[in-house]
Amino acid sequence: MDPREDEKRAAAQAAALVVEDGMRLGLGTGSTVAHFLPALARRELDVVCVATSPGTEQAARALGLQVQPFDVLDRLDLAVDGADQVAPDLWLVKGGGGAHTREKVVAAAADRFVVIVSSDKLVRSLGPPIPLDVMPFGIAATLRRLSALGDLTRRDGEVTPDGNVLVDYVGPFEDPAALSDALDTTPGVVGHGLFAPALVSEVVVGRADGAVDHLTAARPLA
Ligand code: DER
Repeated sequence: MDPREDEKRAAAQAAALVVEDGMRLGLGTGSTVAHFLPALARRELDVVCVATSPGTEQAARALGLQVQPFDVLDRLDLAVDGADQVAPDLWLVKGGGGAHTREKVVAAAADRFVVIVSSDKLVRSLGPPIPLDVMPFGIAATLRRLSALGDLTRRDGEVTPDGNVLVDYVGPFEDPAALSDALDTTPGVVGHGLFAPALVSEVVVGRADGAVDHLTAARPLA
């Protein structure tokens, strides 16, 4: 068994213990969230969930969790999601699974955003690829503009649930805030996988023995 799965499960189980009866809960996407869903379902709490992808929605419903479309609720108590990279200052890269735009909407709507990861997700500094969602309308012009920032690769045949095209920014970058600003201000880019520390309440890092470490802005990686 891959020890990273044990680490993911430990982080997911710790996050499931944070959930309280009556909460409105945002469910992320990915293999770490796949451990969170059964741990949450086992608690048999009365919670209302919104899902960041059709895959998560389907898995949550199959476990008996109540999932609503995210169009009426205007805030969430808690969102729980994985990440592809976590920097010491809690900048994240997300979107390996292509759900980063919905994941950011959900994280931003939550009073508390808890990120669950295995230890291999901790990095000294963020690097490419940075997933992007690009509108099909005008895509050639948008990609031309983006290519002035750095190299891009388009994910063949992959489209987001919102009908956007998945592209990875694979150029080098030093400053995630500067790249995030540049992407935010590029017309046609609907979303990107850089998540600023201001969105992140806590990162729970699982250990293979079932213990976890909690990283926050006040208590970052040593
Ligand atoms: O695609 C995503 O944003 C996922 O949440 C990703 O960041 C974590 O995926 P994992 O739990 O499968 O590693």
